[in-house]
Amino acid sequence: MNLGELRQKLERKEARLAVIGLGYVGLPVAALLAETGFDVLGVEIRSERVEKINRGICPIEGVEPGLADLLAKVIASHKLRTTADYADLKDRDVILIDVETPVEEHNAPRYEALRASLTSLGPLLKSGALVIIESTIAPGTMKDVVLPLLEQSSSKKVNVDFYLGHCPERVMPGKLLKNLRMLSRVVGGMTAETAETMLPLYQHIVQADLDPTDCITAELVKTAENTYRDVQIAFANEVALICEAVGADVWKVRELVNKSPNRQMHLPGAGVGGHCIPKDPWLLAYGVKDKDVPLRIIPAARAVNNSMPLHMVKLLNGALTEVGRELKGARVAVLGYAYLEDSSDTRNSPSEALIRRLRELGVDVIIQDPWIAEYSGDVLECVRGCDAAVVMVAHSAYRDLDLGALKSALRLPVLVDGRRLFDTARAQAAGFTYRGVGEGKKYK
Ligand code: SAJ
Repeated sequence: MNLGELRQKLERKEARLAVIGLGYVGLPVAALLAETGFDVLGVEIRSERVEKINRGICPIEGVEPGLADLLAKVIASHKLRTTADYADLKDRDVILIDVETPVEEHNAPRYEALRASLTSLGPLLKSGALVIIESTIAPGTMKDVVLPLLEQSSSKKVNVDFYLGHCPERVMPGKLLKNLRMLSRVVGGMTAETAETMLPLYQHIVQADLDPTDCITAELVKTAENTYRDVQIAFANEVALICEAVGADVWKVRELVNKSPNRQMHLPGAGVGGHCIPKDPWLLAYGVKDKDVPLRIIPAARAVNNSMPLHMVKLLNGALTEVGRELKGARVAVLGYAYLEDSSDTRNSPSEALIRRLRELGVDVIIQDPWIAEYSGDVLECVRGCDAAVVMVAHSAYRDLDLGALKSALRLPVLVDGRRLFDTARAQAAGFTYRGVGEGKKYK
């Protein structure tokens, strides 16, 4: 089958699709495509996940509006079925790959899942099939890793016997379906004709721009857009540290900076977590690892953001000292273990770094998080008898806390606020020794 024939089958929804990797990206993608009428095969190595999905039960945690109902519908209509057996891929015209692409401790990408999926797919790849990598990958990965591996495992030639593209996703926990439908997508093809052929597939589910381009551009856009965010947050954090040093309040500074045209200073805070922002800058950097490109801003931004949980230790130590309490041996309540407000997602949570450091310093740590079952005890009960409370996540439940009740529950009235949920004057009026990230002493 040539690209022209494939394009027609995509326009008519006659192409037989597959999605490899049914995680928080692959599963909603598979369900949305099945809902439009495509026959979709989901391939997932975790057999318990396969079994759960084939029963129409959504395995994705957290609140994902519409996803559970959509999945039940497309399973009931048999438009989507899932398997752990790669052999079922042999009759698939288009295969999307949505497997994890984490970075390891030396900040190099770990492509085991990607390599394994390509190695398993190769021998089964139907002639004329289109393979689209949706996972986030370092610039150059399509040319240097995906293409050679798929040619070698399939004994087929790209752009002759099969076609290759990269279409990164822009999903966010809590808005998986909405983002897949409403956010524009970069549609990278190994050839311009391949990119054009990919458009009718995505046109069935995306109500925003589809921007055809080449694979390296698609790789760069995705990694650069998240690196942009990391650098912006790092800048805000560095201004916060400056404000603390000179006795100003970064919240006021940020508000007034953003009144200047074309300024969008991000929110300083207790750190940067999640599955994208801490990882994607390293994928971008990896794309130029063997080239003479001196990267200074990207690693520096990562270092600033990674330092913020440790900065919270400094603020805590200062506040405890002020009330005559040593850090060592203190009991401290850490409020918030998720990486993001009103989320149960804990991946790369800044709280993990804080808790590890506090325990190294001999602090007895109590963790509370209303979104995480094991830490969802009553806040006031959790902080009872503690020498301080440290807010790490801007959960709505914390915003509504009664400061009087919080102070009564604590053994010492020490409140360290990593997300500036509380008004300084109000906290001090309630009798707290209060430290807000980015707020200088003279300002208090
Ligand atoms: N954070 C700050 N200051 C900010 C914004 C975020 O400290 O101004 C912290 C958050 O507390 C969190 C981390 O950074 O720990 C990441 O927050 P995030 O709002 O970027 O949320 P994510 O990790 O879910 O990022 C996703 C990304 N989406 C994709 O990769 C498809 C990112 O590109 C989006 O910009 C982001 O959602 C978003 O805008 O919500």
